[in-house]
Amino acid sequence: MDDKKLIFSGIQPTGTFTLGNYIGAVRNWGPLQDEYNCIYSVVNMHAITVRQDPAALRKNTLDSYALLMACGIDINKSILFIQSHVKTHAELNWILGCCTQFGELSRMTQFKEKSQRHPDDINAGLFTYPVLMAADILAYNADLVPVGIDQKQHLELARNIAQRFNQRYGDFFTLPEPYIAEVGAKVMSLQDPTKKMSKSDENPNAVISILDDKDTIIRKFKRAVTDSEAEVAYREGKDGINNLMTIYSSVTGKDFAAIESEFAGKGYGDFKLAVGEAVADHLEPVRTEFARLSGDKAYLKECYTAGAEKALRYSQRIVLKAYHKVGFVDLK
Ligand code: ATP
Ligand code: LTN
Repeated sequence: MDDKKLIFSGIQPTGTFTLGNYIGAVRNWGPLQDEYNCIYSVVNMHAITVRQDPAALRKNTLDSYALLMACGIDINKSILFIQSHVKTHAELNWILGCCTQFGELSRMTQFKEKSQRHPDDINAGLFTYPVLMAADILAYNADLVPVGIDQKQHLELARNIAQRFNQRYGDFFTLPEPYIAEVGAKVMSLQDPTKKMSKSDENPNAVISILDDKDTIIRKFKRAVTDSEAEVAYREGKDGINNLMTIYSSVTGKDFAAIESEFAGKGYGDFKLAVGEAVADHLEPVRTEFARLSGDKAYLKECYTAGAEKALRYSQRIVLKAYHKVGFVDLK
């Protein structure tokens, strides 16, 4: 083992990744591979906390795996696996559930929002979702967790759960820290820039999928909701323009001052077109690589099989020690 810090993150296979998932999370995962030891997962067990069609879930899981590779995760540098293939997550989930309070889970914003959205299926899995997320992270004793800002509350809970375990059974789990991008931690809907861009939005014009073609991307940006002014400037209250500037900045690397001078004297129409083109050009290589990889099912299978073996080997050591600490009888 080297002394590099360990990163863990996961994404749900609930559909094609949005530009929000990409900018807020996934695009940062590739560059971290050189500085850290990285473990990434397609968290399909989390996905069934809302109703899924089994055939679609299977397809989305494999597509998400290929998409992560297309977004720059290199299986020779990182461990990349499918959550349900690695039994330690469910095992640790049980122990951690016994270190989590009902009240803590009741306060989770995502639980409140999702139960409002699915009032006919407020299942126990939806409620204990953050415990499984804590198990994902703690099963590897990860130091850092790169996520969008909406996951910060879940991470704080994971730290509290780890702390409670450590108090009861002696210091064992590393307390994970969130790793949140400065620009783009919350990409907003193109149709209602006060709401986050979400996979589950019913209005397709609100969301850019990272596999949308160039014409579709440009059309959606042209229709993006802005304000009645005409100046491209980052200012309080200009939510639509601020969101477009954030997106443009994160795909071009230009800062807000540079963007303001680039569009000084030009209208929103020119700016929206430029954002659309920059995003489409940025995503083009991802689309091409995804098409290549998703056609090669045998290679994908090889990758996720090897990923699962490595993840199991790594996490089993830690989870067996946790079993011992709580007083379970050792089998060997
Ligand atoms: P859903 O809308 O189905 O709940 P989601 O789009 O939030 O899903 P997740 O799989 O829950 O997707 O999230 C994957 C990662 O993307 C997380 O790290 C999350 O913080 C990040 N993320 C999601 N939406 C955004 C957004 N609009 N801006 C920035 N980051 C985001
Ligand atoms: N809850 C996260 C997905 C997720 C995750 C994780 C992220 C599940 N397990 C572990 C980081 C680390 C989400 O909805 N984005």
